Amino acid sequence: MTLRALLFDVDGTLADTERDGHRPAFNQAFADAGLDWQWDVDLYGKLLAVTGGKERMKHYIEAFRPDYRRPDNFDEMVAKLHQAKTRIYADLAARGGIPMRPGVRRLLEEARAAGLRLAIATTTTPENVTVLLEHSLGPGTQEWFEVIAAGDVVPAKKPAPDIYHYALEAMGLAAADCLAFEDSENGLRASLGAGLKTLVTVNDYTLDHDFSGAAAVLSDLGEPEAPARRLTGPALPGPCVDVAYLKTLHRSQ
Ligand code: XBP
Ligand code: MG
Repeated sequence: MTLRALLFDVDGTLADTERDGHRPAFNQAFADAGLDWQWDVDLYGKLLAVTGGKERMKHYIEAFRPDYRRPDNFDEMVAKLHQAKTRIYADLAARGGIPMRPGVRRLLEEARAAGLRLAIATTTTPENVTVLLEHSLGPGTQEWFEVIAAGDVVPAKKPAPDIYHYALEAMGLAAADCLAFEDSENGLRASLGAGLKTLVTVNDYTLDHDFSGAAAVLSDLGEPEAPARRLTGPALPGPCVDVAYLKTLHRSQ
């Protein structure tokens, strides 16, 4: 089976967006609305168990704020807070404040040169993806991805496999033609649920997650002068993940 396409998660995989991007944007939106909800770095790590910003806010109230009395229009209020948070996050990303992770640009360029097709499969809001790509990967780079599957286009977010099914269907490809890139247990459950071989690159929030079933688990994709570390999976050919390595993972059992 030939490797034809790469499907990328965004948050935690393309860039470390959560701790210093989404989290402060949520906190700013809460403060602007006069709410005493504040998510510190540790609490946010716990809240990441639930994907999707609106879903995460509801989970926070349910699990951590038994004192909070929900107004009748709670769903509407959460939706408004989330719109405000998205504006704040997009402003931050538009200032180029969220860099791509090591090796991401290098591997994307190599993959394009090798004729691999590219797509995004994420639970975050679509405008967050396009702003991040335009300002951190570079102008016009959203065109590198033939499908950007994001947010509420599917009813069930990761760990459900729906967003991957959606992206595969839009590309007219089978899971067996592709390799997925994820950083979290919820993301891996989603990609494996769609039948995709998956390369995991970890970050501080996901180091301790259960990555059983991943084709490989690495620190990051690596740069020539900043080698990637392998946690599980086939040995790397050198300091970095390259297309030849992706083909090895795609062939693996
Ligand atoms: C990302 C998410 C998102 C972001 C926030 O998960 O769960 O909810 O944290 O973005 P994954 P929104 O990397 O598995 O896709 O507020 O736009 O949902
Ligand atoms: Mg992720």
